[in-house]
Amino acid sequence: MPIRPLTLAALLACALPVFAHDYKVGDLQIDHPWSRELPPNAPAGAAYFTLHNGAAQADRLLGASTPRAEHSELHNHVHRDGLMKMEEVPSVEVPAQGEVRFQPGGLHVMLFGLKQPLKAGEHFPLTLEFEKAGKVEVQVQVESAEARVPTGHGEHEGHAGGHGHGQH
Ligand SMILES: [Cu+2]
Repeated sequence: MPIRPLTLAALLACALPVFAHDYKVGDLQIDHPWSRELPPNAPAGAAYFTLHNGAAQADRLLGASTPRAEHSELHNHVHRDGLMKMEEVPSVEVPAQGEVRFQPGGLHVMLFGLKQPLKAGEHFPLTLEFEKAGKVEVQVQVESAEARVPTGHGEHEGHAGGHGHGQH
């Protein structure tokens, strides 16, 4: 029996490496999901990526979840009273023909109650849920603390008290 095109496509899909650099769901592209290596006792981590929306209509990221953490929230850093603090946001708009960057010091997916330490070189699954495009599972690559230079102040410093980087 000849191999049908669909079967062949399925075989090829399975042959791809587990970690791919970017992902697609509907008109959305999710570029390079990554997280920073943390000490073994770190209570919470964060995941970052860039969302591109090729559609003529905006979409919204509604939430994220991973089996790696007790629960996940969408967070942003806000400046208030001269301090930088983290705040939960209910959803994040991805503009039509636009992009949104999740990065240190800005938007991130907060991962509370890590079940295993985040070690450089490994990856873990993260499911993102969009209002229009639906759900997609991506693999988050854990990178060493030196791998990336933060693009501003606001290294992720844990959650308790939301301490900021005030000027003294
Ligand atoms: Cu946070």
